Amino acid sequence: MENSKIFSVLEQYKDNVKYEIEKKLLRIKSNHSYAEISLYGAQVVSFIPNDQSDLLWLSPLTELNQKKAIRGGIPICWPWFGKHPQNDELPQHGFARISQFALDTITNLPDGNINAQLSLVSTPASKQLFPYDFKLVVDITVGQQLKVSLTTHNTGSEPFAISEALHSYFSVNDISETHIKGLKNTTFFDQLKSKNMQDLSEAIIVTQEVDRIYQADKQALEIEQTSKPTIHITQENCHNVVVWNPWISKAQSMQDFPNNGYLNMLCIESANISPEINIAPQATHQISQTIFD
Ligand code: TA6
Repeated sequence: MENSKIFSVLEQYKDNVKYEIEKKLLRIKSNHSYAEISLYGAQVVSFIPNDQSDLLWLSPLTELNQKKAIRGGIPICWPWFGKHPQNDELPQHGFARISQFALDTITNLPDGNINAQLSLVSTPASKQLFPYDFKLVVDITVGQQLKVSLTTHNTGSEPFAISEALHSYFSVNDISETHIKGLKNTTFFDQLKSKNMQDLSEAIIVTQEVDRIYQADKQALEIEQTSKPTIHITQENCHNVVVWNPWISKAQSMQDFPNNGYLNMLCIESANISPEINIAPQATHQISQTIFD
């Protein structure tokens, strides 16, 4: 989407929405918070409630140059999560997070919230990766809370299946003093041990690499820390929650991730991974994640 179109959408909001061309970054100031959204990947990369620190973690080594997936914020994993089920040559976590989205609308909502709507539609190039007609809409509302909705429209005549995640990176002061609550008595698939397990703990405390896909229709999760307000996470229409921290060696293996970054971040992802989501021709499917402290 050329910059002139983006500026025409922004024209009437020049007071509280700025656009940084080089980084393709929207800077949004609502009455209650500040957020940054990359049009590349339709990815929120910062959410700062007034008088608070950023609730999201963004790697200091990631570059907003549209050359590779941004490490941090809320990457959108779509139309598959993780490795492609049949062809692991295809991009990890799908292609939405490495695609240029169009900015459709910016809207001032009641009580000073601001909504941005971005979209991605199928092209001959996308059909090389995912042979279907679709429109993917990312709806982001910035206010006292941050709400990200992901809507898949099947605009073709063939049914298709997807897996998906709002792969949110949260900022924590110290991972060793961070308790994840809301998943007690929930089964999970441990990606590292490749087996199903049951979580009986009141809270998850990360003391090693953690990569778990919970079977959880839990609507409310909490990231409790001793020295920061609790971060609350709710999700809609997701039957999985992913908890990930790379810990030491995985952190060292990622170019765009600081070696000690694992101490200050935690991924809590609202997802549909297993089972996949089947979407009939002309049907629509939506998930969302809401974050607040
Ligand atoms: O959500 C957890 C996970 O699937 C981990 O296995 C790890 O690969 C992480 O996503 C990050 O993936 P990325 O492709 O962004 O490096």
